[in-house]
Amino acid sequence: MAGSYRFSVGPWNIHEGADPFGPTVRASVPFATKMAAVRALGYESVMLHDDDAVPELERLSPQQIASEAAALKDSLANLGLTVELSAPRLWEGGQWVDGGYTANDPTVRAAALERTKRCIDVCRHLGTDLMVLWLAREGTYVRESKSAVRSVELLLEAINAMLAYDPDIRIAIEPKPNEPMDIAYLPTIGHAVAIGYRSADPSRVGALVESAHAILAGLDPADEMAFALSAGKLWSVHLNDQNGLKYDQDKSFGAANLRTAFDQVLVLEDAGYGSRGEMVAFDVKAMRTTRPEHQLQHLANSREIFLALVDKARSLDRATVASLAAARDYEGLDRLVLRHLLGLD
Ligand code: GLO
Ligand code: MG
Repeated sequence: MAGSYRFSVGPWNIHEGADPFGPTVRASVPFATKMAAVRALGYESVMLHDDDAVPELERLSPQQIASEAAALKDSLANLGLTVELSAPRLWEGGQWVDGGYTANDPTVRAAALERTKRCIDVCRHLGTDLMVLWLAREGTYVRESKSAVRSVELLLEAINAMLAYDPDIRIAIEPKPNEPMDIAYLPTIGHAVAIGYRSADPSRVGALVESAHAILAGLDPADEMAFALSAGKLWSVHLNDQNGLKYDQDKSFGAANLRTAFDQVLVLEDAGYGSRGEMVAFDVKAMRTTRPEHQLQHLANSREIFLALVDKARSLDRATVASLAAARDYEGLDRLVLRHLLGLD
């Protein structure tokens, strides 16, 4: 009996529509309103940046962080929400322009590690042992500006320091090949899994695959997921879609390529993803043209399409798939999958 899925989303997935060429076009939705709204849409869990959970945490004492995070955990629990993970937001503040863990300035590197320790504290107070590292600015605009070998060593040292700081914390690395940087140091899931194996405790370093990031790397998201799954390292996913090699679009799941979305669901379903507590998270954004009254539609759509594709995965005629594959009739297999997705069988 295949398992049922549990869904997660972040507050940044309800946003004001600013892009590099224009300001906000929708009013900010208060945090508490966002939380209630995602619960009403059937989401059971949320992803929070450290400062989503505890604003201005760098100015607070560990005790203040503990009490704010504990209060938030309680208010989310009252809504019926748990926290899937937290992530240190090491890209927004001006101090992180050159990255955090790989910044050329050693005082910035030290500050990045301190900030990450506070994020680990936030995770623990929110009741999760999972921290995500999206290494946004750990890369370069000018390749000669940093030593790439040294940067990988610095990332490894930082990960080891995190593992040493909390003996229970698990780290999921979310790779992305570019944006905001020209070139990132950990661009694919292979890089994430490899550095995890080199860490002081490989059992506590895994990965998160975002569909759009895989596509931006020219890779197939389902195969990126499969690579992590085969190593027991797929600890979360950021499902979304991406129309080719453009800016990071964070389109609704399945919006650009339904077949690619189906293949992601198929690989998750066949691997029993979710049965070990993993969440299905969507990292999706409403289009800038979206009117305020429709600004949750992408969250509803992504979940609905995911569940429809789970039905498609479960109802796929596996015996015919196997016999077409055995006969090397891949044209026939292609037709079978397309007809199935179109509801023609
Ligand atoms: C951006 C990333 C970003 C992260 C989030 C969690 O491209 O996908 O949305 O997933 O900040 O760290
Ligand atoms: Mg993401």
